[in-house]
Amino acid sequence: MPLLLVRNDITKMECDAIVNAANNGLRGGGGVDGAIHRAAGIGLLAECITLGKCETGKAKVTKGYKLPCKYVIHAVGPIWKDGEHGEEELLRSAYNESLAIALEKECESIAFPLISAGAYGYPKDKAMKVALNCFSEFLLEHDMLIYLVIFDKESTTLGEKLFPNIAKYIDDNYIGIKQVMAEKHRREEFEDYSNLSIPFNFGEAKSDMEMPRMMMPCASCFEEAEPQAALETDLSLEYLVSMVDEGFSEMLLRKIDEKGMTDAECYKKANIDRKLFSKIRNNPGYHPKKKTALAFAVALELPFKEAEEMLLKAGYSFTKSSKFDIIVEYHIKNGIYDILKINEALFSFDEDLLGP
Ligand code: AR6
Repeated sequence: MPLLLVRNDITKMECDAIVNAANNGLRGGGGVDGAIHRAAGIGLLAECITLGKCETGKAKVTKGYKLPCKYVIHAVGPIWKDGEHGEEELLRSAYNESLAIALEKECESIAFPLISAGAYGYPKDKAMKVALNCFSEFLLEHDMLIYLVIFDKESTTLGEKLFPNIAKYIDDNYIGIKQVMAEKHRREEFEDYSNLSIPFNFGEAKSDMEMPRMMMPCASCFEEAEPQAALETDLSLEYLVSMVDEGFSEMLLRKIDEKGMTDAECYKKANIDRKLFSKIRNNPGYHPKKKTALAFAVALELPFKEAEEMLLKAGYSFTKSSKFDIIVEYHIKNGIYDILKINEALFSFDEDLLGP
């Protein structure tokens, strides 16, 4: 898992190095700089003083003191004027210089804030793009776990700015839970559900016999114009029962073979570590989380119908009352199978990420 977006206070990140969005004087300040100095204690300032100044676009390193990291890399980003004053180049340089120091110090993990995106006024959506570009380029050549740490709720408006097409797709497809329930009640007034076959959501755990337990009708059964027709084709009870024969992990392994992939290619592409993959591989009755099942569907580049099937094996279904589902659906239907891209979008809309 080379690149993770997380919502956190960077001073809490347990990794080899954290990056500070510093100023030229390296004497502490407000924002993330202030938070890092407060948490690290006076030793950090004392060492900073020995380093002298730091130019914009450059970085210098100190120890972590009371922080749960070995190093703090102090990077100085540009002050945003209008984007015409070399801001992007300087911001890239601040990220790249920090990564070069991390390599030199043999760091295996590093956490970055959105440099320049606070007091220095760099628009957050643009700042995030620069950061992610630098990380992707770096990770093509090097192995390191990089966290981009987004503070509090600053990212919640990012989604619409960064991904207007996805925002529109959500608007067009999202059915809030109230709407789902209202529709359910409306249907119940007119239809006798006891005669209607419906798709099921399965419970979290499986019974001893590895049989999925039937739960509530899933939301998607209320959103389809023709729920019965859908069932009579491929989601009938008979079909579901026949599918019980092949569990999630069996389907996963079959698909990996069919795609001509190695196990490692698949789990790496799914942003899943080897340990979890072995667990799934060795346990035919393994019940993955929804985001894990979908991560594999994406890694295998399954068309939407097959992704639905794989999800069903894990005991879930796509629903229109979940933005998470709609965002993943959008990507699959548009042939976008890059898990980092999908996670970037999920993160920007404040949703959970695909993976373990
Ligand atoms: N953890 C993670 N991110 C944070 C935290 C935190 N604890 N606190 C703030 N951020 P800024 P800059 C985010 O202003 O724009 C200082 O005074 C914040 O929401 O800290 O590079 C320095 O001394 C924003 O997205 O840094 C300089 O004078 C990002 O970190 C000047 O500000 C950067 O915001 C540097 O300005």
